[in-house]
Amino acid sequence: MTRPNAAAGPEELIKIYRTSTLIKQTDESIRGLLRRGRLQANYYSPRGQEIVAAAMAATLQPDDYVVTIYRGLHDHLAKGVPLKALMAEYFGKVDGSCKGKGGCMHITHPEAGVMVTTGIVGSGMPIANGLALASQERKDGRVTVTNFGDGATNIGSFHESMNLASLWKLPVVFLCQNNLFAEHTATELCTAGNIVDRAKGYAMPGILVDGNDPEAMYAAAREAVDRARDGEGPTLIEARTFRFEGHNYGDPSSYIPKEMMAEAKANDPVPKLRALLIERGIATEDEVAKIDADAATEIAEAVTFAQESPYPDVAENLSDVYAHVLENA
Ligand SMILES: Cc1ncc(C[n+]2csc(CCOP(=O)(O)OP(=O)(O)O)c2C)c(N)n1
Repeated sequence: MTRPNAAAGPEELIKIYRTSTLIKQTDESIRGLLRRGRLQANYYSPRGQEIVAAAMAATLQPDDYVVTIYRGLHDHLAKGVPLKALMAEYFGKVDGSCKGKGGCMHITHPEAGVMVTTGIVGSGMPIANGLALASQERKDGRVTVTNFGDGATNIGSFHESMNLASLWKLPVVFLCQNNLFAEHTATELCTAGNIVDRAKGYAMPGILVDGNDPEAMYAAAREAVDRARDGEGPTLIEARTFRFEGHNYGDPSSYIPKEMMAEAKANDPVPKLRALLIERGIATEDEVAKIDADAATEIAEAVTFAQESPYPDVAENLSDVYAHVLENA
């Protein structure tokens, strides 16, 4: 079945701008806190990749599931993890999404549908299949999106998961956020052929998309999500994007050619979308300025909340270690 390509309308584009602005500013705030020694954390900036997450989330229902990786701030915020719970988790405080015990690499917030954030490359995909299988069995209509980088497509679990998801027609979307580097290695030096072509080997559609183009990214996401929800099985999306920062905070990214970085920053997708909204008359300068200002206020409040939240009690070290055994299970 081919379905009409549901295009992003003005409402969706504003939503994508609001989400990507919140992500961009939160990332800048976190890096500022780290720089000033106000926060100690391992941090993996998604700066530059905002549109991928914001456009994908604009096609999802609140109860759909998302699985992501350590570079996940954009995916967490886009899916609706409350900023206060996210920030408190970064600070290791009791009001964090995992009571301060997960840290920023392991954000989990089931109420927002963020089921797991993993630091082990490629480990999220089999988990996503499990979530999707549960949805299929329960017929709850949920879709699971699993986010991963280009480097993860060379891990065995990527291939195993794609195979099983296709065979069982699981309602899952494999979203490869190809930022052109896996840690310090250019994708072209460690990946044979095009990532999107790997979909063919597992009999599923593959969509190659400019992940920094909100309209193209929305259309690709819409197609894959609708397909999964309609019971037609998984899709692999390869969203080409770029990260403006090093692999993790503190990495000077000297392995990225200066011209490449300069070109990417000149095409920063968030201000580009801002300009597009004004150019097309979708929003006025005042309206986008209000979106920017609202994000700044929300972030300042979340940072204060996180700083004032207490550290977890020592006894917390022993709680949430094992799952509760269900009576009569
Ligand atoms: C199984 C495994 N091998 C190696 C690592 C070390 N490692 C951490 S991040 C990373 C690069 C992953 O790159 P990619 O999947 O492209 O994601 P990106 O960081 O670019 O978003 C590696 C090799 C790991 N965490 N897990």
